[in-house]
Amino acid sequence: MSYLKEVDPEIFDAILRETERESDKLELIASENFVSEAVLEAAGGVMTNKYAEGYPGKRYYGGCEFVDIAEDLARERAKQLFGCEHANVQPHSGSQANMAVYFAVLKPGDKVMGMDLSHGGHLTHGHPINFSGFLFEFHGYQVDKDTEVIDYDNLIAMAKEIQPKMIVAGASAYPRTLDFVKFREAADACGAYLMVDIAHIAGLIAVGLHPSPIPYADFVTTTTHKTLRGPRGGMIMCKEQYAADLDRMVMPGIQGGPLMHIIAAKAVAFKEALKPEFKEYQKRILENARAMAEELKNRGYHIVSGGTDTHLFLVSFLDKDYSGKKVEKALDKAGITANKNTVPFDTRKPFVTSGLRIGTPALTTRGMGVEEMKIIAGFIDKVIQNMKDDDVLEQVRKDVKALCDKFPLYSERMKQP
Ligand code: DSN
Repeated sequence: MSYLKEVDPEIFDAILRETERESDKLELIASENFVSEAVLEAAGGVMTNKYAEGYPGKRYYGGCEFVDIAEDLARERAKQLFGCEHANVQPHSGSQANMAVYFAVLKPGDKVMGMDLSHGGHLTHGHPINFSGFLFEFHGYQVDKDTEVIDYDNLIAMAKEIQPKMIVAGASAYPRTLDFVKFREAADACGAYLMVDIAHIAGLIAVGLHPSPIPYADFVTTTTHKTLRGPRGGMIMCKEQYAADLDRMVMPGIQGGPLMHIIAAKAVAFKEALKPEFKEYQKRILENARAMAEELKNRGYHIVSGGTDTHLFLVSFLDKDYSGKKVEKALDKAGITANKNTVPFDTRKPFVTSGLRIGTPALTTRGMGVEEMKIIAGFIDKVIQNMKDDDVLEQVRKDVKALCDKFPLYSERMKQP
């Protein structure tokens, strides 16, 4: 880092301050995590220099013999990790992974079913302001008003009525186990493709702590940076019968040169995920999410669907006079980073919301456990009860910093030039 300090002190300073922010605050954003130093090293390496359009052994450029090793390893490790027939590790993001699948098998105007964003879905699952919503006729399915979990009978009935060409399963704010058998039943009821977006729960699936969609889905997409704890990026898995069409749609269909440094870093992350320790890590993520949700519930908060089976949960403020936006802001002042989120049947706007989404992958990576989760639930409660009192928020910020100091994130080497 000292060379960067010399040649570009402004960027050096921004990176240093971001490192300190990550270290000194409690990261509760469910889609974030902290990669290992090995992943960081690969992501920051010379493979960023290489153009490698095409696939290993069949590239449009010379000099690809070493990046081919990285991509072959990433693909093979992904197949081993998830037990899939084919993996494409080139999507730059989850959005592009989803786009490649849609474009591979759908035509503009085709009907698709996806989960409503306000019920836990994702922008790329058909939101009107996203390409998916512009190009395809999406129909949103929702959770049941009383149970706040997906009503599979209703899903199957909708599939029969709408006759979509594809059903999209997967979510960015849904705390419960997804029933892929039921999703397959819905797809079979109307002859639709089933695509499952496992971006949030990929790490849990990799170690068997959430059922795998691989036997049921035609396509499985994911990001690599959430519970999977790899570099920021995307990936698609599918049955061999779709492999050639899918690969052509990723490149040249929607992308050019792959990010070979990121693909190398994905390979490193997959190797880490294949180790037994990764399963222990995922178990702790679940224990932590349950413990924090339970503690907040005991303190009188409504947890959507009553709890969680995954790495995340949602706190609902539907019946409160404060919004998710207000809570997010107050928590930030106290050194706690989480995001406001719509909850099912939300009455507030998406930039205001009536909920808070909380996830435990990042804090679990730091080594925090159930005891710390209970303490943090106490901090959150204190902040919410004292949102207008800056002295209380400042006291919590100090307590947060003291807790963070007990669980150092990266080595001092990373902070000091
Ligand atoms: N932005 C991600 C999340 O926070 O869940 C999804 O893409």
